[in-house]
Amino acid sequence: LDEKKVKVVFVLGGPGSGKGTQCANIVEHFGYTHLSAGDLLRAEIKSGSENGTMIQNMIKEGKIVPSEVTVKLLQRAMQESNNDKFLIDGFPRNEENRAAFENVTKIIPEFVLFFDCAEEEMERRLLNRNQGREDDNIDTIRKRFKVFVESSLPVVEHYESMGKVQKIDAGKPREEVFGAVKDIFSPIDE
Ligand code: UP5
Ligand code: MG
Repeated sequence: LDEKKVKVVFVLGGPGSGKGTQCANIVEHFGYTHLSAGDLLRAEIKSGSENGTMIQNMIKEGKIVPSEVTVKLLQRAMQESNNDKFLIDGFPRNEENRAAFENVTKIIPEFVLFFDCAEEEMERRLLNRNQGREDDNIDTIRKRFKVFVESSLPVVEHYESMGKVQKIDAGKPREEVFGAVKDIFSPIDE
């Protein structure tokens, strides 16, 4: 993986803010490869890996899986892809994740796309999703919100202080949110 050629955009935002939904739109219009850290972890559980039970328990509690697991999965997915433009969705979730990714991969993100959404709206979306996710119940959702505020928002603030955050009002309807996303990606689409 040539860290000088690889372009990474971190896509961050609370649980249910619409990261996955908008990443699918970005892939379609701008040719990025979408890597959802949560999806990679859920696939790891399904594959019956030795870490599967640990990962499952952490997701059920809304806790953040240690970076050595997540960074390895992300690195492998990047290496296996033929692309050099990646949306990394839902990662880094805390300072430990952030530091480990930079140290291991030497990749510095181009910018951070931050989906800003009210908790009441995110809660409504998650309770309506009905895709059988083990963490889409009110108890786990509350834990996810708490971890997001305490551990993940500081990562956004870190990048904010470097002038690297593109903030989107994610409480609007899908099409409007994508309109704002397009305004960010269109100028850098070479
Ligand atoms: N929806 C989307 N946009 C909408 C809009 N504008 N208006 C109305 N509805 C909208 O959307 C959620 C739902 O809302 C969907 O039904 C959608 O149709 C609708 P989605 O696009 O799925 O939102 P997203 O932000 O992706 O929500 P998700 O639940 O995936 O976010 P989380 O950050 O909670 O989940 P993730 O999969 O990233 O992580 C899950 C867990 O894995 C974490 O809690 C943690 O335990 C673990 N994890 C780690 O430990 N480390 C990692 O690095 C990553 C995850
Ligand atoms: Mg998601």
